Amino acid sequence: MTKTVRLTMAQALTRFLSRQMTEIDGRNVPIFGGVWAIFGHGNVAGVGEALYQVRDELPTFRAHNEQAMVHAAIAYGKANFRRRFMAATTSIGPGALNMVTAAALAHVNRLPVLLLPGDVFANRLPDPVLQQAEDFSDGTASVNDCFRPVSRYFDRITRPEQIIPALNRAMQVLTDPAECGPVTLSLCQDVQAEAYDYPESLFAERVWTPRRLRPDRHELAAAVAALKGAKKPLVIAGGGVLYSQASGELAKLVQGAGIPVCETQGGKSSLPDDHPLNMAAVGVTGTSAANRLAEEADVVLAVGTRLQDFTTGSWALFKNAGRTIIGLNTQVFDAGKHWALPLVADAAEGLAELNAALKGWKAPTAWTDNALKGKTEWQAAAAKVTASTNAAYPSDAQVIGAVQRAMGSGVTLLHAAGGLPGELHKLWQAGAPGSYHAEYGFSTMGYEIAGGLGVKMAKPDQEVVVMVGDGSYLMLNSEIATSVMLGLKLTIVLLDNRGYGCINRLQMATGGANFNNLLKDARHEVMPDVDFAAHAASLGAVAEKVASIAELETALAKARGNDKTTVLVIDTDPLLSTEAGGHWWDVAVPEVSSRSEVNAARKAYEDKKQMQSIGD
Ligand SMILES: Cc1ncc(C[n+]2csc(CCOP(=O)(O)OP(=O)(O)O)c2C)c(N)n1
Ligand SMILES: [Mg+2]
Repeated sequence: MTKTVRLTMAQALTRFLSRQMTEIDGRNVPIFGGVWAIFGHGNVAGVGEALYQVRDELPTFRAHNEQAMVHAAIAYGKANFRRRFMAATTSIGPGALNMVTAAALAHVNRLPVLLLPGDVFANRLPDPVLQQAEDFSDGTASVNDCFRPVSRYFDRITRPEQIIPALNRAMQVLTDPAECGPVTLSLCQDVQAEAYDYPESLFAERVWTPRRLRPDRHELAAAVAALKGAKKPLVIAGGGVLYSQASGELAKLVQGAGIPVCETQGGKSSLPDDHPLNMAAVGVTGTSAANRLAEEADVVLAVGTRLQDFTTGSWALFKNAGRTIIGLNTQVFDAGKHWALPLVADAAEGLAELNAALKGWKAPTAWTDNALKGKTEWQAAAAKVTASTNAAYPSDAQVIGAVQRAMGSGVTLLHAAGGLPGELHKLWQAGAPGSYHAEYGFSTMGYEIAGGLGVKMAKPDQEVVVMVGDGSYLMLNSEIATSVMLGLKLTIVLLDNRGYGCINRLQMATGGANFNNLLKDARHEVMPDVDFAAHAASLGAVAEKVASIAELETALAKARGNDKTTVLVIDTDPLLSTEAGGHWWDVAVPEVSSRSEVNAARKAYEDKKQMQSIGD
């Protein structure tokens, strides 16, 4: 007879989560780093009571905003290279839906997070309950159906025993390198509290080991043949290199064969910035060194990348007509994009087998030497734009220079939206794998501070530096208070250019009038003058407004000694961005307009569109 234990569905869920383990550095540790929770009537009695039961093995953390707490959870998963992750639980209705944007963020970035929104009563007796949306034509619909397109696995638990197969599937998805993404288990309020005789075996400790797929023999042979025929090979390192912890294998392959490497936003820090073969950022926000090679490359080995438009310059970057792309990826969907030669495998395994098969083969030395020369030229251009200045309104690049000089490459640097991603991708000199944390798959304003908190939870001994614009800060800053409450220190550098600077620049570049982006160009009765330092201080942070780049460097050096979250505010120029490097990006310009500037921009746009490859 199966031995059973009588628990509520919610108690079974939390007990199960607390027993899932993984092995890190030879030691078994819980795979869930904890559960973020904001309670309401939809989860306080059921999941809330159940979390209390396991609070010693599976800690619960309280946040101020559901979207933000999922940002923290996702950042934790990313900082752990997807080896450990977190869960998040909410009430029904608005609390649940506040997580949808974050679910999409995890979906786009292929990051693991377990979402546990409360849902309406399965028995429907009290309908409509507070916060229930009523569908006139579908009795099974609830607002939580919004999670379906942004979850890799979605389930609604309407009977207590359904949680058993749902948890099995949830763990498969969270731990699978190819399927990895958000899992949503929508927990009907009444069912959370219903008891069932669960098999005791459900709660046995399980150790999850990351799956490392080896390449298929035929795909490997085709990839090796393509590389051996290459005169101008190039590696693009994406986030998959980091998640697979494949930096060592990547370095071995490219050093052996003399292949230059460039990095996507997600893949930056796959090799340290000062590795001679690392041409750094590629694509729309790329370095001149990387982009020049990408334009000419005949064989592009794309490792662990989704090949999003910023990487491919909207598919206009690779200009060598005969080029071949090899897609080394755990996910078939990515491996074969744009008719790439697929090499479906874990990055580390795939790189190791390519290296073994290529043994002795070398790229033409002229190609490698040309790459090294390009890197030196780029470094000189980058040094110029990041150098110190006395300007009252410095550029983002000059602020980046100050942060780099004061903090070095040993910190973990985090950013997500605005003008900073482009500047940091080009200019930040990353150190160890994972030390550059960009959320540029979904580029969600408001990820930054909460994301920093998640990184700090994953790496408590690291200095975590968050760079954020005034727009992103105003959108979502509440978890500064949580970081203070939890004693998890962040150093936050806030660049105040008084508006949505990067979108204003994009507006001008597409022929638009200055309209509704910078605060001065938005409809107003009173020109806002936000005191960010006072705001951050009110949330419990150490905060200071600095008047110059030199003051910023001094304040950053001082911040290193603080044990409390520190916010440093600096005014910047909204009109400046780094001209060097970069590539065209497809942003559709109106075909007709009464503005001559738009018509001119459209003409230029149509010319650029000619470079775009269609489906090859
Ligand atoms: C949630 C969300 N809304 C809108 C956007 C579109 N968007 C991208 S950057 C940006 C402006 C960001 O302003 P700020 O943080 O001040 O950075 P800046 O552009 O000034 O450098 C906007 C509105 C987005 N990425 N995310
Ligand atoms: Mg701004």
